[in-house]
Amino acid sequence: MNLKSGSFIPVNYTINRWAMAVTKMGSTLSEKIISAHVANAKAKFGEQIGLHIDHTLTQDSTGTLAYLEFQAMNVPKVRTKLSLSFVDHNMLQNDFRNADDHRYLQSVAQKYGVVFSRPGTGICHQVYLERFARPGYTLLGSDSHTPTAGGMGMIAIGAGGLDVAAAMAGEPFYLEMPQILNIKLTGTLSPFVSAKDVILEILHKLTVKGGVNKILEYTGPGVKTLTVPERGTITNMGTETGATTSVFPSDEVTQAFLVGQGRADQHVPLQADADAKYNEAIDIDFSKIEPLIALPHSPDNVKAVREVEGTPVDQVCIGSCTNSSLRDLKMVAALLKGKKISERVSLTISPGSRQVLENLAASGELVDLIRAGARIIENACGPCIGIGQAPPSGGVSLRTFNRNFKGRSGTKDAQIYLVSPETAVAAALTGAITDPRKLKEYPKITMPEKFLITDSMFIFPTTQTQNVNVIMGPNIKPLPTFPPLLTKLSGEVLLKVGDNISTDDILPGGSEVMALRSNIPEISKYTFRPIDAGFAQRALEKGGGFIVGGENYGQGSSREHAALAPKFLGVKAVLVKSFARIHMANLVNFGILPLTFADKEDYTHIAQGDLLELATSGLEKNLVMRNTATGAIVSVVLDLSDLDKATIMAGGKLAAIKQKQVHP
Ligand code: MIC
Ligand code: SF4
Repeated sequence: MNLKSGSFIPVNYTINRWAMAVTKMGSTLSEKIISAHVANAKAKFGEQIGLHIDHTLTQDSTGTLAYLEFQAMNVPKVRTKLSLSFVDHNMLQNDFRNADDHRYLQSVAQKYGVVFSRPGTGICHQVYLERFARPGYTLLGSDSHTPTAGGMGMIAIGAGGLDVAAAMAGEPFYLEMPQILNIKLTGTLSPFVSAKDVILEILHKLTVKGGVNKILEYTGPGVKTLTVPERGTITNMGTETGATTSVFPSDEVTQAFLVGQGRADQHVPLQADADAKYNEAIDIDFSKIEPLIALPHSPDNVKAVREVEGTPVDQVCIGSCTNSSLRDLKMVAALLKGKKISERVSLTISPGSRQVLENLAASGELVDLIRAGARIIENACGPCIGIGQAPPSGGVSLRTFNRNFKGRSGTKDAQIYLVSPETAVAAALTGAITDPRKLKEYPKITMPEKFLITDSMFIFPTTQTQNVNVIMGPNIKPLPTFPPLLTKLSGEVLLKVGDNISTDDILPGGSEVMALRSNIPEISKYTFRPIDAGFAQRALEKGGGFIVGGENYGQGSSREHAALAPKFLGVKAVLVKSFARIHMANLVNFGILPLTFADKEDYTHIAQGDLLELATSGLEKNLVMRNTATGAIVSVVLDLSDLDKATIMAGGKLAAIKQKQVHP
């Protein structure tokens, strides 16, 4: 990759710095990797750090904006060691718009030195883990499940497209140094209990906001009992706790996986020091975990499968970046072999990658899946983000996925449950929620020493880029621009919402809306549609205003559209009890003030339709808001770094970059 001297770390920097870091006693693994990548040597909790990024990844539905933003930065080539562009989310190609997005992504990748993973190669996180993840490296991805790569001993973080674009331009990624929560794993998993049950147990303990501003670092003898893809299931769904990322050590299991992937030379052993100090710790004894299930409509609504046994099931979907590895699908094939699924169930299987599919085909296990009645669908996200396979009205769907927010499946009144592949198979066979232990014989899965490897669907960049034309179809619209921040903000409370509002509530997925990801004026019409269909129209008529919300506002996806579309409609500030990390950063990047209540009780004193006024006063930490409807004064907190303040003042990160207030 193209390295601009002085602007980015030289290729060996990471490992050399890491080698220095490991000699120091008392460090966690997270601290070791982070201190090898930060400009300021000692990263202290709560302080802002600038993390040098080795690899970036984007996917199609966040990637179009990320590359439009990168192009606006006027940087001739990416300055990372490796940048990857995946097409895995929206591949239905109902009309020209989807296909045009793919063609834009392919041409822009070629122009700027990005590896392009063609549609059909697989889901970004699964493919990245197989072919590109490296112990000790940092990864920034424009997808919230980027921490999947933590299963390989990396610090892998999800972010908005604009932050990923800046990382591609060689800029550090700025974040508050998280606390490090140690999860000590002991014991061995019982038959029919797998990695998904482990992370469901953790979600049960932590809830969907218990991980915010934390890194979940795994240690203990239980680690060695898990393969890399199983570790990936756990780090993947750490995202649902709100954690910044999750990380496993890199050990002989990691080495075996890398050898199997033909990448033995990329193995580096990495672990925390024995006397490492953590901010918090929890113990998970594998032998005490039983098959678990997340009930509608939240990933932390966890119960034992046996407690909800007998509920009739209409659909079972196996796949997604959480549970689509070769290990998982081999298990599914072994459990289904020689059996037939229930007549009342539609079973879909979406392999995580072309590599997984090819290995299943070569071993004959694909036949076991087909004969049992599975509908094999494309190696992509598919039903996970509502791209096809919506359940029937009021239907019950068991999915091996990571999110079950209301409506995300495409059917508003569907009941979505999250389960392991083992529990999914039990339901597919019986037609009802069933404890998988009733299937009696737990098959032993052996992973190939060498995987069949398919790299033919990657297009690697060449040096001949001067004649590459970036092709933009008519649905790809220019990025909107916004003026600098005003000294006084006033307007109506356009919407008041409760706790745990997800980005799926703010700007839904599904093929209809996701075809508009490169067209902000059009996509903005869908803002808050699942909650309030009249929102977009009202916001425009009122000339913008405020949003008021509860705890963990903006949980879920990294999609920056959930900030950019409200901004386009005139939203000036969002006032809530607390924010999810990525969404708060996206609000800053698009110049929307992220405010929290100084006293959470004040939430009850503001109603939708009230008129609010706020003097922005140099963006100080403690500000006062006036509710002109009631005359009440509400103290609010604006907890921003100096860099964030400069960004907001300028009217957003792109404007700030253009004004050269912030880099690059
Ligand atoms: C998701 O699982 O919600 C997505 C779709 O992968 C998003 C990204 C997007 O909205 O494009 C995510 O998790 O970041
Ligand atoms: Fe794709 Fe679902 Fe994973 Fe998001 S959570 S990356 S939509 S598979």
